[in-house]
Amino acid sequence: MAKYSSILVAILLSFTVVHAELPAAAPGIVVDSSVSHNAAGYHVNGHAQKTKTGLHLPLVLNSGKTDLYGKAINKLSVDVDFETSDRLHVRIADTAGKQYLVPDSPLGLVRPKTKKAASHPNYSFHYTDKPFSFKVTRNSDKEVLFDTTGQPLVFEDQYLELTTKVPDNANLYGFGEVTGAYRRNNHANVTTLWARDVADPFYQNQYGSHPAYTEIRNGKAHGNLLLNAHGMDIFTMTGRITYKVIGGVLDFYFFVPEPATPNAVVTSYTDLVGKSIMPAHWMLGWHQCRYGYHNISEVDGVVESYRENKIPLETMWTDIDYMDRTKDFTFDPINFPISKVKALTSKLHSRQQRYVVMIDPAISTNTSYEPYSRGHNLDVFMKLNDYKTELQGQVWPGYTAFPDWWHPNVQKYWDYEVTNFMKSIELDGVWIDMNEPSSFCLGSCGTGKRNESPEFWWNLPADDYVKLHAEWEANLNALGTGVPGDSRNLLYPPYVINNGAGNLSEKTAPTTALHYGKVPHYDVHNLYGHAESHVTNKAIQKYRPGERVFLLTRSQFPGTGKNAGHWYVSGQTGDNFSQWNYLKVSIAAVLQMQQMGIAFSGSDVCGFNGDTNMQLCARWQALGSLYPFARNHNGIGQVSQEPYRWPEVAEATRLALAARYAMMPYLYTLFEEANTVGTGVWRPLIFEYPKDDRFLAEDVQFLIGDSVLVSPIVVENATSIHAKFPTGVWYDWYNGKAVNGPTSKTIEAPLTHIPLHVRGGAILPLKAPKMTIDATYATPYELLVALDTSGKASGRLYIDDGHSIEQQKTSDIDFKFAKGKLSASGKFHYHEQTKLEKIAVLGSSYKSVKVNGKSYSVRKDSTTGAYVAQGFKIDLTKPFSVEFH
Ligand code: MIG
Repeated sequence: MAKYSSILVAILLSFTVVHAELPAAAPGIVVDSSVSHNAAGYHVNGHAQKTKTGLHLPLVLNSGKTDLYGKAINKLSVDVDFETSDRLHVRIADTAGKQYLVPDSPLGLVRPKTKKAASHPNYSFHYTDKPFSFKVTRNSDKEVLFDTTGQPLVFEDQYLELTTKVPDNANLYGFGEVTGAYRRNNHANVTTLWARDVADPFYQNQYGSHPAYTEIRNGKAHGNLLLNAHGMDIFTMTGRITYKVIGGVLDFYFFVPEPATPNAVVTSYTDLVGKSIMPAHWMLGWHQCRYGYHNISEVDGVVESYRENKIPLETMWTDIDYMDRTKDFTFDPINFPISKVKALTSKLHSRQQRYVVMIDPAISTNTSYEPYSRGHNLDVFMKLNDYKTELQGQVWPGYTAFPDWWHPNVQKYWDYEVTNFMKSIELDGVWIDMNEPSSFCLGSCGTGKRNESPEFWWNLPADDYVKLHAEWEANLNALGTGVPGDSRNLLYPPYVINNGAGNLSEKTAPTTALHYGKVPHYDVHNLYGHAESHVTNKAIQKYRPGERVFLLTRSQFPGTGKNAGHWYVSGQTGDNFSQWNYLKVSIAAVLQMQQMGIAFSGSDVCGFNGDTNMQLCARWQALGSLYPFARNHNGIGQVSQEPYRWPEVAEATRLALAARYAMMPYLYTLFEEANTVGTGVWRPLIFEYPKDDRFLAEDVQFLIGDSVLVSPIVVENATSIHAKFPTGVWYDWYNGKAVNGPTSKTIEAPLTHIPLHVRGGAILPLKAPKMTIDATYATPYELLVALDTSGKASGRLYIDDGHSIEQQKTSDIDFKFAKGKLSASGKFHYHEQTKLEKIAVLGSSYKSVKVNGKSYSVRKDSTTGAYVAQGFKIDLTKPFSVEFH
């Protein structure tokens, strides 16, 4: 029990205790909201050269400039590539090519190789020579989207600064991962990006880094990405956005689609960084986890309790608790003996359920621990700045080494460890945590003490910790502030970003540690979790070749969505709190991830830190049942919060999961769209209705796809919500009552009820909800036809085998309803066994329906209010039409 309570204290203290920090470097400032007007800037030196893909501009530093926070770089190259009609690439880089560039490989971040400039771009690029500045405009309306005119350009080895003007009230969305409001307006705010293990503070840097935004201006949208992985502060001040970055190059991508819709910006963005993964059917079922299940019988008991309480459970999880002294790839011989774990997995599989556990990146350096010796022999661990000594940090198992995801042997290493481990218990998926990477000591610690169990710092008396920290700091300083052959001060960079942990090396690997090729951690810190997810994804594919991978990562970067889902979103997920405000911001967090191409995301349902309570958990289960990734997760030492712990919560869960499972074909089709088109599974209302200003700051109500409006309760003791409705007719999912938008209306929402409305004009493909996803998929298809005011509707259904990466045969069916006639056309290649056996229509009354020349009567369902036709079996492997009368 001591172990558990100490970890609980860790979680509570890690963000409240004030402790010694490395001192800020002398000229540093913590938050500088001003632009550097004393910067000299650059001018075009000679002629602009037309290239095959656009334009090349040589720049030279203006005279009269003094270094600000690093060494000014004299010669720059601006390369402007008109990559596609909706994507412009502007790279401002040092001509010498010494600055760090986010690599194409091995991270799966594939930069497109443009061969020829787009012939009909939607945008124009403008520049001035002296001083150099540039603008990006949209051709259709001449709107200036990005404009550095009159703003300083600073390009130093450890400091880049660039400012664009934006309208005073620019509506900005993005700059994740951040906990807070969805709209990231000009609140004199700073977004700091430096991956950090911290329990979801509002508006501070945390696990992931996405230097990208979408702006909505007068109903039109465009987007921007700064593809740079260094630590940075992004200031969103009235009238401008200022980037202050501590390395690399200014690698900007502009997304200017036509029509200029927000969804099209997400498509354009994910065309570059990669589309969200395609989940297997089962991954969309309900997941249960907690930190602090004491033993395998307790885990088994949870599985059984779900069954007894008739609540669907698709996937059971175990946190680090299963490990032998928290070492990866091991099992606690007393509490989680491998034979019993294996027995549980077998039982789960026999019931069409699954099992997922956590693997941390840090590897115990204990001398008898084989995964360490194998890694050591392959030389795959991060090094100190001598490029010889392994970096030794401290994580759960004590002293640890950190795999270097850039090392050429690392894939081989990880493949072996991960696949053997998964095989040993027939594991279905992996959750990777602590990959910012998180470390509990500063720098390298515990030299010569590999088998000892160091105390966690939060358990030490404050005075002892201060002393210990000073020791760590002295040892780190003694190694020097940089790495050989590199003049940068990596330990104390002159410009100090607003890292909530203080010095960049606090609670993570030191910035002077080296990766393969002598790349300092300073340059790749924000890519560590992304890289791990890439390597882990490939390893899992070797375990079950051809099967879609279940992988959740905590830290992420642009493009991680194609490797992994994400459960930690801003303020919502990961280490959120069992508090009402965290329930609320979980929505913004999920929406933010959708926009960044990580559709499979969701937060810890009912809250992680602190005790939840019946009412909060009931509301959270209802909302969380609809998260793209839906999992109840709890911290160690907190009151149990599985939904069956309270009758009301159980009921709220059954009702909301019934809606989710019924909508499974619709949800799966949305995931296919996220995987091909890039659009979010959850969408902010403003993304679908960009001209409706009521939705600019809306981040409680949202849409699932474009057809289901969710109006959740996120306020304590509230039993109704004053909901806004977009234009058109909206039908209550439960009773079919119509609301005519645009309007606002108070919707009653008793404790176990989450308001859902279906858009008039939509056709939703449905199934009958069962206890597992497989059982749900085995039921016949149904269509819910929700008519718009002109009596029309349309919808789409995507079908494949639901688990293979490569699909031989898929179906892509378009449903249309008009004048009483429902028709299905499209591609019908998948040998779908289940039939369409029910059609429900909302918005018009009918008496009968003709299917294949035969008439069936239509009845009004007194609960749902729909006109329901049944009794037939329509084959979904070919086009068909039916007529309602
Ligand atoms: O801080 O593995 O965010 O979900 O339960 C503790 C234990 C480390 C942090 C994750 C949390 C997980 C916990 N981990």
